[in-house]
Amino acid sequence: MKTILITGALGQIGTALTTRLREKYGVENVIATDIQHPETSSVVKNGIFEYLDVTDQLSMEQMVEKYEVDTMIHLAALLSATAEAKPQLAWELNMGGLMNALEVSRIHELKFFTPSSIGAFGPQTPKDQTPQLTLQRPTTMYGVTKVSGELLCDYYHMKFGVDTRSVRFPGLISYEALPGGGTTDYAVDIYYEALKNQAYTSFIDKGTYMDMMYMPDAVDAIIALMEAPSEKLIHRNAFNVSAMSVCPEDFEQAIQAHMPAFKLSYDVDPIRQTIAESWPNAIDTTKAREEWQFDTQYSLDRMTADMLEKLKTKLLK
Ligand code: AKB
Repeated sequence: MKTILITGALGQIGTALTTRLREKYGVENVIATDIQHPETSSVVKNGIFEYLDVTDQLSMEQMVEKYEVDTMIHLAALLSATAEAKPQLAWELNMGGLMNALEVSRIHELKFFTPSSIGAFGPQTPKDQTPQLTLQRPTTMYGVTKVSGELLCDYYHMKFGVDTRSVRFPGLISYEALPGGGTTDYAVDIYYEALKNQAYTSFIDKGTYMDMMYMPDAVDAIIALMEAPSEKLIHRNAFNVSAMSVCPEDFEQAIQAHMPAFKLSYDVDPIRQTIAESWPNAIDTTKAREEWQFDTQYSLDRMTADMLEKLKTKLLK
């Protein structure tokens, strides 16, 4: 990776990833793009930033030519709950944007990364130790676009030789940018509300297990996968990755270890609860560990200590 173009750079992953890639590969070698451009964002202030609508293939191609890009990290997409509220828009953005990004990568011979998700699984998928290769019949529009995206990336790799790579991300927890529109967002909100109000009302029900990961581990995973030798990758689109399988009560206990007065209550959102119940409890990450040495640093307790410390500083500013 020498010159990297990131789409959706102001999103939850993009904000953390842009900062790390600028540190690692040089500020002048990371082109952050998004459809928004808030002047206050560190992504906009601290390096190259361009407006880019991913449904506009010509502009995307011009951007790649202008900066002589060799790697595309395509993040722009709607998350699960928003996609369920706006399914037509989700198809247009998630699939239209991906198709444009793959076409530009084919024409300009770019290395390519886009995230898939645990949302690519469905209610018939084995719930525990969910294998890398298994039944995927998701019942959400988000899942439909993620499975289609995995297949499309495999197709571009097999048919045109595009070096496509991807992971199935679980819920990602971070303090930089808010996720917005996801089913696993409760796992981020809970830390903000713990610090602001010492209490949180969860829209996901007690005992609902989902995979999660702390953002520094997610960013490490993207870099490790992108730097792995191509011939070592048997699965590509997309690898199961996760750091923990957790439910709301697990977060409650982890936060109470730092803030004994913290209280968790429930007001379950039926739409997001149904989505959560259609996803696995815990996926098997063996193939990622074997093929490109995927690993994580953060357990729930270590993540909680770091989240509370970093968020406290952020909220005081
Ligand atoms: C969501 O909840 O939609 C995302 C995801 C797991 O892909 N965080």
